[in-house]
Amino acid sequence: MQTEVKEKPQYAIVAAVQLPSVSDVEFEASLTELRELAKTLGFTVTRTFTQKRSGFDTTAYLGVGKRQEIRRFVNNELESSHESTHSEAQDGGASDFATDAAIMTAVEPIDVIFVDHEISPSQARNLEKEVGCQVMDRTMVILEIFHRNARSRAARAQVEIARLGYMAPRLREAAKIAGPQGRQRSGVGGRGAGESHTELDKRKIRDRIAELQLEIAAMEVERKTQRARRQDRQGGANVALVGYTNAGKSTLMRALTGSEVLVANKLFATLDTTVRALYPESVPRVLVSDTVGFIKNLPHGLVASFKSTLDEALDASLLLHVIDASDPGFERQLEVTDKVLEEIEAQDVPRIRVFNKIDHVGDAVAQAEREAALRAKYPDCIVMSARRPEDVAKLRMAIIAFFQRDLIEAELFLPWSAQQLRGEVFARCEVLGERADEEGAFFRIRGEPAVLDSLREQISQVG
Ligand SMILES: Nc1nc2c(ncn2[C@@H]2O[C@H](COP(=O)(O)OP(=O)(O)OP(=O)(O)O)[C@@H](O)[C@H]2O)c(=O)[nH]1
Ligand SMILES: [Mg+2]
Repeated sequence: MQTEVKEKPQYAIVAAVQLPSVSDVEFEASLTELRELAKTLGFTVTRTFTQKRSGFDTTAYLGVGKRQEIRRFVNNELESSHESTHSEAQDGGASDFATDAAIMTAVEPIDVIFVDHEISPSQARNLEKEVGCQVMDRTMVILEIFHRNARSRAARAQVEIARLGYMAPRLREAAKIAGPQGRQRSGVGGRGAGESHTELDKRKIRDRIAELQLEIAAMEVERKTQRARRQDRQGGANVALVGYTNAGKSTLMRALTGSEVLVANKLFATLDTTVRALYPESVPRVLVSDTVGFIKNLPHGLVASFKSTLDEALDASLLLHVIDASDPGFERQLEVTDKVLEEIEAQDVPRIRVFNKIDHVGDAVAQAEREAALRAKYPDCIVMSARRPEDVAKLRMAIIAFFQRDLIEAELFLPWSAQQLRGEVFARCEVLGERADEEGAFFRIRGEPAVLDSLREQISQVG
């Protein structure tokens, strides 16, 4: 679905400050994730620079020494000790922290330095000036990925709002660096530099945001109507797949509904909510929605923007919280998702934890151990692989069982004069048995109480 644009390879480095409150494991997990994000944007990360500090440097995030080291690396200012082409193994790892080892210079021209925090506009500008290449902070990286992946009108508008919000305070800084031509870099407007233009741009941004918000509000009304219509038709059997990005939500969506949603080994492949019925169909008919993934430090603007998308999750009567059990950082990812669900006030929606990708956890012994540990800690969880049809079948049964808890068994009488409703009965309930006499048909059915009421109502009107 997604067209890959073949561009010339782009190289980048990653840099981060480790604060005293952050453990080594957590720090490394975060860096690995940032490298993944960089890869998603098409960059090859050739080196990681890290530094322990009690706080961020107010001028330029990293300390002076580290900045110089990076500058020398980026600008090839030192003789490389060997002819060595230093590049990281794809998966990164602890050895990436070779910051104090013999300094080598970049073999490939470095286009971007990624920093693992959100930094201020002036910190970014100063760092950029000193190091000599573009700086992208964590927030900007995530916004950029969302921007590239947004497909629908709603998602595009939501991402644009978040980007504009991020951009506005940075315009002045951009104007300071760039002078007349460099303005494009800010991505907004392109006329000359200078305070007044900045003010003008800022006002334009505000107007544009207001316009987009109106657009979204209109779409929201439409979406609410659709949702209400769905609920009417169908009762409340809605389940939403939620969880950290790349956990396998869309893969499960495909497996459960037979639909062709986008699956990709990329972060934030999905930005829109898709809704499909469980297939083969069940009683009650269950609608499954796939939602946007979460990530640590999701930019605030994005949480707000995607709240309407995530409302789908709020409306669901059941959440499937999908977790990538093969990711070393899965526990932290699980906490992040719990936190975001709390932020959107979905913490009280019933939830099943689905530990996915168990096939990807080492060998059979390691898989069994991981599964046992998970079951001990989360007694009601499901441990599975989306790649095993028998596991998907079990998940499907768990979903159906949840929605059947409230079903009742009853007898429904359908007079011969109301036979046109026969199809309706079969579509909306499970028919367990049928007998007939001269008056009509008697169905032994299982269904939702509300559905039963509405069927009886319809029958009394027709019959
Ligand atoms: N080994 C293995 N890989 C899986 C499994 N489930 C999903 N994947 C892979 O994980 C990657 C991400 O899957 P997606 O379904 O796109 O993940 P997602 O949660 O929808 O991700 P976002 O849309 O980015 O939030 C893809 O490469 C899938 O093929 C699984 O059970 N086992
Ligand atoms: Mg997805």
